[in-house]
Amino acid sequence: MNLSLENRTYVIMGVANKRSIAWGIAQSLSKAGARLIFTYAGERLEKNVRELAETLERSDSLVLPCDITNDDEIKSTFEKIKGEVGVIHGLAHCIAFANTDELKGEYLNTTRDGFLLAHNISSYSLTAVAKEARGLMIEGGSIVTLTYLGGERVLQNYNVMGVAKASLDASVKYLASDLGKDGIRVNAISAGPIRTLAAKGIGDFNSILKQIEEKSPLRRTTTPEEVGDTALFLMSDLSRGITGETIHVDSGYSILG
Ligand code: KAL
Repeated sequence: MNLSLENRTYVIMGVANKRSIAWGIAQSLSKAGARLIFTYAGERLEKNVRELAETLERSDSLVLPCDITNDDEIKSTFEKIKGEVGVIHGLAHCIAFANTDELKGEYLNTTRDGFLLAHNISSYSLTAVAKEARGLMIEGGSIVTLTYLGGERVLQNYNVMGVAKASLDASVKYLASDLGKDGIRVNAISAGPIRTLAAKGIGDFNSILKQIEEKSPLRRTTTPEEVGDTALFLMSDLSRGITGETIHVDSGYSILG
């Protein structure tokens, strides 16, 4: 048993640019020899993802559109993947969204539409893609999603996204229970705050990062590479006994009261 992902194929959903956690995961899996298939949401991001994929050692990456709010599109994306590679060995789900104006002030003001939107994109999408990916993981597999501490406890401004992450965390457990008999593991990585495109425009992000630097056991913020290497472990056979779990990759911040 080792960390090698030679002769294996993984789907990475949610690369936006080179700062994306999904890109950190892609690089770690690629270095371990994996073949990668990227999906992106919206034409705006296609060029970024294609350019990044071209920088990888292997030149056989695929880049496909997939709007995870559309069941037909998810189905056809996985049909395309099946046609191209036949079998996949894992999937990284790195997708979340909530309306910016609901990521400040009181959670109480969340609208029904904003609540449903955040849950649809950030939580249900994992279940929707797991359902289609299952049929391609005929040799067993590993599904990894990204969560955040704000789903476990109240963090200022995280609001509806925290409620959506709590839903995602519960989904990880129920999916792990369903898919275990097929040799498919489902786990989450709870990453510390990282300056990504999704985090851009969030007020006070600097002071959040500063607090992590000052207070976390490791006295530094989390990098996409650290998350990527934990994803590599979760995708590899070294983690074969782990499912339904959340691993915090956050410099130890979550142990603090
Ligand atoms: C407590 C923290 C402070 C910030 C509060 C909320 C952060 C929510 C994350 C969520 C994914 C952000 C958005 O959905 C932003 C969106 O409204 C606008 N941005 C975009 O549309 C960009 C262009 C695209 C790329 O973004 C998305 N999401 O598609 C949480 C911090 C400390 C940690 C973070 C950032 C956690 C997390 O969940 O990302």
